[in-house]
Order: sequence, then C-alpha cells, then structure tokens
Amino acid sequence: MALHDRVRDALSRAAIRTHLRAPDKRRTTQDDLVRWAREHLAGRRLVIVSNRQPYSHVHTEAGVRVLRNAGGLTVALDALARTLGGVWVAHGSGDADRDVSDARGCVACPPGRPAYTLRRIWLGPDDQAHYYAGLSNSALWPLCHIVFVRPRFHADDWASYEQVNRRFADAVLDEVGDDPAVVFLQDYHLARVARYLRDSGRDLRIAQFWHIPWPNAEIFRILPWRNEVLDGLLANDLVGFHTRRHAHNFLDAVNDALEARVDLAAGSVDRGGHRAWIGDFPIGVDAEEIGALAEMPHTTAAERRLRFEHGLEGVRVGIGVDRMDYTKGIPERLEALEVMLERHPEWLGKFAFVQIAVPTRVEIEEYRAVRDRTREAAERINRRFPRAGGPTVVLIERNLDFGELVPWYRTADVCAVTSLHDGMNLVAKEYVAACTDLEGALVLSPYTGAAHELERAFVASPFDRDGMAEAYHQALAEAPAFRRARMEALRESVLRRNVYDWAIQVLDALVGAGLRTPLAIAPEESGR
Ligand code: ADQ
Repeated sequence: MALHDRVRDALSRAAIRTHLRAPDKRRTTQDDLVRWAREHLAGRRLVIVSNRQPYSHVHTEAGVRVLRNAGGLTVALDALARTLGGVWVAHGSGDADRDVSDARGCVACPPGRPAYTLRRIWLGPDDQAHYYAGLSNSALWPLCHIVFVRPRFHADDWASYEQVNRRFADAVLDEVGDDPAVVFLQDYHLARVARYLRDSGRDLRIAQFWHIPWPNAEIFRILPWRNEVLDGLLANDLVGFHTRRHAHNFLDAVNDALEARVDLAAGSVDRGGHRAWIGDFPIGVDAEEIGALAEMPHTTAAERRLRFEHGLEGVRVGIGVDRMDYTKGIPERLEALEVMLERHPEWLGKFAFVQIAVPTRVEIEEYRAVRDRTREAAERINRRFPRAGGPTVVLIERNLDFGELVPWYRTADVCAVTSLHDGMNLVAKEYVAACTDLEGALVLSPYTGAAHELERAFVASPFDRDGMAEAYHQALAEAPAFRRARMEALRESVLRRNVYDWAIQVLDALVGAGLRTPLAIAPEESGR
C-alpha cells in the first residue's frame, strides 16, 4: 500500500476509535459495523472460519428444517457476512446438510435470503473422534481451562487435528483463489489453519480469536505439540483473547517455547520474517436487541406461563444457563445452594433454582460425570428441601431457543455464573442485558472474563462453597434500591461494550496491523 494510502487509512481508523470512545455516543450498532466494513474491507473478500456453522439443515417429520445457531458470536459474524457477501467455512453437522449443499459443500445463506456462501466441511466418525472429541476437547480444552481435568494427548488425535485443519485451510484457499481476502479464524479447533494459509503465499490478512482462556507457560509446556500450536497461531497477523492476562500468558508461552522476538509491552512477536500482533478484545452481546426482546409482550406472557407451570408464583427464583460442561461449575453451584438453604432456612419454600443445561460432548467421560453429579445434587436438594409448589431445583436438560431463554432470564431474581475457569461467559452478559427493569442480581465467579468488567456483581469463588452460599443470600436479601443501583451499573457496562464494538475492534486491529508492521522484518531479528 502506498504511503499516502496508509496514512489516510490510519487517520480514518483513529477517527472511528475516537467516535467509539466519546462519552455521549449512542451505542455501537450493526449499522456501524456494516459502515466500518464497507470503508475498510473494500476490495478484500471476507472469509470466516469456525468449527461450528451458523445454520444447520436437519430432517424433521415436516421435511428439511433450517436451524440458526443463536450464539452471540455467530449473530455478529452472520451480520458481517450478510453485508459483505463473503464465505463462511465450517463443519456441516446437520443431518440434512449434504442434501441441500452442492458438490463443493456450498449453500447460500441465510437460507431464503441468500447473501453469502456457507461452505461446509464434511467430517467422518474418525475425524469426530480424533480431531473434535480427541485433540480439541480432550487435550486443548482441559489444557486451557485450569479445572483439574487431566488433558489426554494421543498422537492419532494430533494427526487428525492437523489433517482436518489442512482441509479447512484448503477450503479457504479454494474459495479465495488469487483474490486478496481477510480471513477471520475462530477458536481452538483451528490452531494450525493460519500456518497453512500463510505458507500458500496468497494475499491474505489473517486474524484468529481464541475464545477460551490461555493457560500459564508452565501448564502450556506439557502439550507435546506446543511448538506446532504456537507456530500455527503466530502465522496470523493478529491473535485475540478476551483478557489481557490470557494475551500475556500466550506471549509468555511463546517466550518459553520458541526462538522469537517477543515485545510484551507492544504485544507483538517477530518470527521467521513475520510479525503477529497479540491483543485483548473482550466480547460482548447485542444488549439492545436482548433488552428489546425482554420487553416484548410475548416474553412477559411466557414468563407468566413459566411461573405457573413450575409453581413459582410468589417464589424468588435463581437461574443457571450453561452447556453441561465441567468448566461451568454446575455441581459446585448447586452444592453452594444446599449450604445456603442449610444456613438460611428463611428461604425454604420461598426460593427455587432453575438450571438449564444443554447436553454437550457426551461422548467424553468427564462430560457424563458432570451430568451425573448435577443430577445427583439436584435430587439430593429436592429430597432434603421439598417445596410445596414444585421442586426446589428444576433441572432442564435441553437446548432452548433464545426466545425461550429470555423469559427465564426475566423470571430470575438471581443468575448464577460459577465457572471454574472461562474465557468470557456470555450468559452473565445476556442476563444483565435482559434485566431492563433492573430487577435482578448476578452472582459471578472471579474466574470468568466477565468478572473483569462486571465489577458490581456479587463475586464469589466456586471453590468456596460457604462464600458462594453467602453471596446467594446477599444477592437475594439486598434492599431493592441497592439492588437496582447495582444492576444499573452492570447494564451500563454491558451496553457500552457490545458485540458490534468487539467485531469492529478486532477487525480494525487486523487491518491496522499492516500499518504498524514494517513491510519486511529483517530475518536476523526473528529466528524461527
Ligand atoms: P461457551 O463455553 O459456550 O463459549 P458462554 O460464553 O457462556 O460459553 O456462551 C454460551 C452460549 O450458549 C450463550 O449464548 C447461551 O445463551 C447459550 N446457551 C447456554 N445454554 C443454553 C441452553 N440450555 N439453551 C440455549 N442456549 C444456551 C465459549 C467460551 C466462553 C466465551 C464464548 C464466546 O467458553 O468463555 O465467552 O465462547 O467467546
């Protein structure tokens, strides 16, 4: 890029940053993201890559149905892809996906209003066992979450992981051809993809967001393929984490394992003639939209129905919403509730807790174990502390539509987010976004990324049952005026940093990385 173009680009990005920070500014919206993308990504195709796809096709009795994956992340990236008409490469996991995709695995998305291409990668049972359940979820996931589940390392899993990563990269290269493109990789399933893309020599700007924590260097060191994972990630122009600590842990791990020039203060790594920038970009939710949904008449009607069906009228309600994952501290949360009911009998019969847990990764033993512990804890509490209107702990083990989830958020007087370790935790932010009436309280683990931002929550450790029991009691017993003031402060934080800010900031840092990186880094500075 010519110097005057680089300067003009830098000035306009600086203007956007100032605009985003202005205290009286309205909230960043989807339109702002769209405008940003039009201005700064012009001429480059956008390619999003994730293990999970934004839409699945499934067979039902009524024919093929499309399911939209409603996580906060896919909603934002879907908006970006819809606007720019790029390509999204992901694993086709729906049982009707092949029937509706062409020979290359492509289908126009969103279904019915085509704007971009979803290119599906097909994974067989062996890939699922080794790449997904094995290396991704039995090695990297427990390694990165320090929750005392021992990671399992198998050479077969690693071989499959590399092979599947190469297939993701090949699909990207096939899609972009010789066009310049921006590639936005998601998460720990795809740590090698950037390396294959970089080595292709194509004109690509590549960013990767690591949605889970990054462990400290001593823990990371036990990974037999640590150099390969780091090498893959450093082939990106930008690697993003939710918190500064995780970004620092990553830089430490590079320092520990590789010969590279690491600048901790600037957040850069020079290696093999390439510079990667490392930063922290806390993700948010579409707080305005969740708030609007929370105030819809059908949400209020659904809330009334739920109270009636579960015998919750006149009862204070707690809620937990998670994938049934051992990192989320679900049994720990219920055990702390049990202690609260022992210590504060004034809540007996006047308090119920609803745990909504989606079954996940059930092929892995530790996931079945956490499900069993959760069920046992719920049954024990219900035996020990019966309630006239219904069970004291209501356990709902299924995936809810977001529209079904919001009435639960509205019903809850307190939401418990008790992860043993978590990258961010979007449930904490969704709950706060839904509390437009300020009637709610958040009990939050300090080991979540969200705890760095949501300081007015009742912060309590899931490793300290007594402390967490007290936090529940305080959250329920706090005087209404204080409770509302707390929730107002929490809401301000969630509204201020929403998912559109996040997307703009990550992509803006990616585009800006080119400006901050010397055109060629002297190879002798960079050893590889
Ligand atoms: P997750 O570990 O999946 O995400 P989280 O951030 O809490 O954790 O997001 C869970 C999402 O799933 C939320 O949007 C929630 O509404 C939804 N969900 C959970 N249970 C549900 C249910 N029973 N029915 C329907 N929806 C349900 C990973 C990292 C996190 C990081 C995110 C995003 O582990 O640390 O915050 O990515 O970067």
